[in-house]
Amino acid sequence: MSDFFNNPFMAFSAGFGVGPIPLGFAKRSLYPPVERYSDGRAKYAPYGLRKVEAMLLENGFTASDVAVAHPDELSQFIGPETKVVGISSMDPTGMGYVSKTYSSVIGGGEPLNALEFHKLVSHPSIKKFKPKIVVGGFGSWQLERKHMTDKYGVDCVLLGGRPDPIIEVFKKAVNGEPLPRIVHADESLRNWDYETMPLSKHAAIHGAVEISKGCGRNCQFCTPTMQSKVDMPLDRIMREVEMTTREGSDHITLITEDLFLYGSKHKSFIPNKEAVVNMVKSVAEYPGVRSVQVSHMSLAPAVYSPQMIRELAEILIEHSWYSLGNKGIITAETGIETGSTRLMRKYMGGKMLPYKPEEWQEIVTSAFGILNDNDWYPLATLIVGLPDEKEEDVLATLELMDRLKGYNAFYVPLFFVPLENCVLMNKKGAELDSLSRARWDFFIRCWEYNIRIWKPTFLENRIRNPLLYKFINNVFIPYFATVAGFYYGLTRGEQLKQAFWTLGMPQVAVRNEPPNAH
Ligand code: B12
Ligand code: SF4
Repeated sequence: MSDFFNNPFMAFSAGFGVGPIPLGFAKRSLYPPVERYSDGRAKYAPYGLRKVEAMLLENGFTASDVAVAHPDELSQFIGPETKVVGISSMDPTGMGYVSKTYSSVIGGGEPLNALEFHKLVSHPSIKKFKPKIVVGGFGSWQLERKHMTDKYGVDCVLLGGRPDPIIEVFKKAVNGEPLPRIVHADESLRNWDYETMPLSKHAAIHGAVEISKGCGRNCQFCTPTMQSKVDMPLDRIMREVEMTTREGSDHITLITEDLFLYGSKHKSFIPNKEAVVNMVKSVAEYPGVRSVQVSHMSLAPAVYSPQMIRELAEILIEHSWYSLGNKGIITAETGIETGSTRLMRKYMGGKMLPYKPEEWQEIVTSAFGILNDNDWYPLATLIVGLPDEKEEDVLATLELMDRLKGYNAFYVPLFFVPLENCVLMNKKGAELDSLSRARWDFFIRCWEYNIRIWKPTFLENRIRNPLLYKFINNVFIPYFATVAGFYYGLTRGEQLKQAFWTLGMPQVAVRNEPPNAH
């Protein structure tokens, strides 16, 4: 429950193992607690938790019954009268993509997310007063999958986010009735009315405001696709933006699976430019909004409507949150996943609509060109180890990476994780020891690009003295990488040693000039 120094992307560091670093130090330097009001309540909280708070406040509970607090403040809020503690987590046991991938590659033990979750459910006030514990959020399924529900003393695992079942669980807990161990609060119900979802009453971390839910492109490894897409009406979005700015946040994060499809009702996923631009303009121009960040986007709409990208960029660049060099940039997460036409067709044939699977490499490169031309630098995830992935598929992804060499982006290679409720949930996840030579090459290629593009800015923002900069870049990092390479070579194998040695060497700092082909 942190804003990660106001950096949503830093939140992924919670998927890393802590290694020899003391947990308290990691917390201070990576995830300090959110601000709090004088009575100890959290000023900003995860968006999902804010929704649960609003559900309760609109259904029989009052502001004196419900408090949203940071785990550090629990002793102030849990006492003999406390009936139930609700916890929200995207990754309670470290089975998310980032956690699975990087805690097994880098080591260092359990991911921070898992360590902090364990600490939270073991809090002395919980042990002493024994309130009912309900865990929800997108990662709650992990507790059951890892058989941790009982071990952690969790009374009820809630899957999904529909209000009625959530309110019922809290009412039961307050009335002292037994809680079902698992509650399905599925949002994919065909006749569920999104209007029953209340507006948040208080601000979320990073000013999160949901603009759409679900996706519908049906990638088989993904869970939001299980929900049919719903767009929030603009007036609801603006009411949450208004509340968020009133509560002191000048940042707004637009929560969506795909910004570019806001307002689109088209079966082939053709964007509705007017609706998207109008929505983003309304949010960005709202008094008190200084910066706007978008959570996710897809690539095909950028190719379909470069004009939409241009118009959005004109607005968003004035409200940018990130920079490269000294220049503001726009960014959002997107999925490349693979360069293999075969795997695209097999597992994610809807991802590139209205285009065809065999056009995927072309779509990715064209979209990157159009985006880069408009100061838009994607954070792109790629998946290693999809079920039935063959060497030729990995080589196709490497070929795509070669084609992307000239563009600015941040690449996050991830292991395939069979998430609960996705079509591939019963398939085997990828593991470190299943990485072939080609898969390692691909992993290293992604990080080579990242270091080449982003290291100078990362260091320049932190080190002002040019001599110190040279020392860190040319001596300290290579030295550190050499030692780490020896360590990982001995403990985890030759491939990782080579990876550290390759990535640690000073590289020519290149900031790609986006090609002007578009
Ligand atoms: C925004 C976002 C982020 C942001 C959050 C920043 C911010 N300020 O909000 C950032 C970038 C930090 C992030 C990080 C991660 N994320 Co994320 N993220 C999302 C995203 C796009 C939206 C989340 C959201 O706010 N949704 C809207 C709210 C209303 O929904 P909700 O949180 O699910 O809450 C509802 C229910 O879950 C439930 N609920 C929630 N909390 C509680 C608590 C209780 C007690 C109860 C009863 C119910 C309940 O009720 C709510 C109302 O309906 C989702 C995808 C999506 N569209 O949901 C992915 C998603 C949740 N993230 C995901 C993952 C895996 C992660 C990471 C764990 C990455 C990793 N390690 O692998 C990290 C974890 C970071 C951390 N430190 O813990 C996955 C989860 C997959 C899964 N099925 O397990 C998702 C689904 C993305 C995906 N496509 O796969 N994420
Ligand atoms: S496009 Fe993204 S959000 Fe939509 S189904 Fe595919 S992976 Fe999931």
